[in-house]
Amino acid sequence: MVERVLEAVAAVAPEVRAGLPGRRVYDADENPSGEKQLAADVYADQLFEERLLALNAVGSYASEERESVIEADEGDTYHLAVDPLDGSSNLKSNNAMGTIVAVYDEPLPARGEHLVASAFVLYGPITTMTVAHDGTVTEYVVDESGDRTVVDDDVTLPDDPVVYGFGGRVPDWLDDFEAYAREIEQELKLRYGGAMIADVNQVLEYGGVFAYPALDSAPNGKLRLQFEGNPIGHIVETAGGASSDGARSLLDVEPTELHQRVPVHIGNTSLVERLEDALE
Ligand code: P6P
Repeated sequence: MVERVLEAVAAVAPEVRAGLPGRRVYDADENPSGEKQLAADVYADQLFEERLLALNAVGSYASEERESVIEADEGDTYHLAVDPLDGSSNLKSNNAMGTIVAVYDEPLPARGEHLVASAFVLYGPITTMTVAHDGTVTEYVVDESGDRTVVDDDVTLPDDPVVYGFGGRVPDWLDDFEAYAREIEQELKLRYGGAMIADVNQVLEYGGVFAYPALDSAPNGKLRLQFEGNPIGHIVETAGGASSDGARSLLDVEPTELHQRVPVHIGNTSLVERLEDALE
C-alpha cells in the first residue's frame, strides 16, 4: 500500500517542477516556523495535499507550510509529514531544492521508529527520487510523466568520506561543534548549497557528513524533526550511515509537537560518532 503513496509523490513531482518558473515571488504569509512563503511553497503544498489525501490508505496530511494536521475523511493506515519544497529559497538563485515525504504508521507527531517509508525528490539537473523502505534505499529517475526508473537499487554510503556541509553562521556555532568543524574542514571538501536535500544527496553519493547543528541563537537548530530530521535520518541510516541530534539517533528523539526543531547531523557512522564524542 505504501507503494501507492510513493507513486503519487512521483506523479506530482513533474507538476511541481513545471510550476516553479512562475512562482519565484514571496506570498504575504509565513509558515508555522516563521519563514516567508514563496508562491511555489503554497503551490507544491496544495498539489501534494490534494493527491495524497485522496489515497484510501492515507489518514492524515501534515505539512511544514501548515499549522496543524489535516485529517482525511477516511483511511487511517498512514500519516504523512511533507516538506513540499525544501530549500525553496534556492528558487530565486536557481539552485537545487527538494520535496521530503515521511510516511508514519502512527498519528503525528510520531517517533522516527514509526516510519514505514521515507522519500525525497531532488529537483536538480535531473529529477530523482530516493526512497527508504523495507531496509533498502532505492534511487529513481522521475520522467516528465511521473514514471520512475531505478538507477540504484541499493544506495549505500561509500566507506571513504569526501564531503561535508554545515549550516548556520560560524559565529553562532557552539564551541564544541566549532572544534569538530575545524577538524573536519582539514579532512573533507566543503559542499553546502542551502537546501538540505541537495546537500544530503552529496553525502549519500560521495560519503561525508551534513549538519544543521544547535546554535547559540537556536539551541534546537533550524530543521524540523517530523518533516526533515526523521525522514532524512531514516534514509541515511538505511543506507548504512548514522544520524544524531548530538546525543542519539534522530529516530529515537521524543516528539513533543508537530513543528519542533532538532539539531540534525547525518553521514558516515565514524564521522557522526566523532561528533557525538565532541559534543559530550
Ligand atoms: P540556511 C531550507 O530553508 C532549510 O530548511 C534546509 O533545506 C537547509 O538545509 C537549511 O534550511 C538552510 O538554512 O540557514 O543555510 O539558509
